[in-house]
Amino acid sequence: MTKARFITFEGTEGVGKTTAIDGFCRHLEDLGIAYVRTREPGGADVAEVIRQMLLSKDSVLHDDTELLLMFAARADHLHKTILPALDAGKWVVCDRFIDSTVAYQGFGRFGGDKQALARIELLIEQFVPCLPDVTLWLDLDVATGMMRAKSRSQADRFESLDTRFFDQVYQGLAHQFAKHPNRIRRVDASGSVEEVAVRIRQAVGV
Ligand code: T5A
Repeated sequence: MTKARFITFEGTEGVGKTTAIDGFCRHLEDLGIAYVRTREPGGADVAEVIRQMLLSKDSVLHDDTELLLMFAARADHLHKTILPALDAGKWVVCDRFIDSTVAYQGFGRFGGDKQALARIELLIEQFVPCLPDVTLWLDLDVATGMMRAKSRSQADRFESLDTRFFDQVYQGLAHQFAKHPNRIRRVDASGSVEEVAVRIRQAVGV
């Protein structure tokens, strides 16, 4: 239990990541495991400013600008939060990471275009020095997730997009799961909060 572990949560809108992470972090506390909880975009001072730009409905962004802002925020987050925590022997529990970029930008914005995906892969290779040990893909049908998200808060710049965009995002996550079967674990996100929490603990093995 001593090896620092980097765990990321992924999914389409409203699948219940925040809720699942709340439960998972309580479980880590019960086990006496030191962790840092964080999120993307965001998780460090400059990255949080970039998050505001990315999520604000007032922002008009070219798809390339959006992609590069995601990576600018990620660099700030990695160097100020993730890497120092892992170096200090803490676990890092992160709401969204690189697979969201492949899904939202690569598939949602660029429609799964091979060249666009290759560019994103290159950015990951060049600017992401540590990959997650485990990624939990909370798998839920897009419509149910969007209903859950709507019940909770006002739509941001992404949540205002149409179902077709989120169907593409879902395809992107399925693509990543097929490509990285050792890192990514698919978790059925239907059912009660407690049922999902149990599946997550089993998937991580804690
Ligand atoms: N993005 C991010 C990119 O485009 N590229 C990138 O590279 C990255 C990193 C971030 C946005 O940025 C985009 C993706 C996102 O659009 P965000 O505000 O962090 O935006 O939003 P999300 O990550 O989508 O998270 P949400 O907060 O919208 O949803 P969650 O966290 O998945 O869901 P949660 O836990 O808030 O639950 C939603 C509702 O469902 C209920 C909850 O109580 C809540 O009301 N719920 C359940 N109901 C029934 N059964 C269950 N099992 C439930 N679990 C939760």
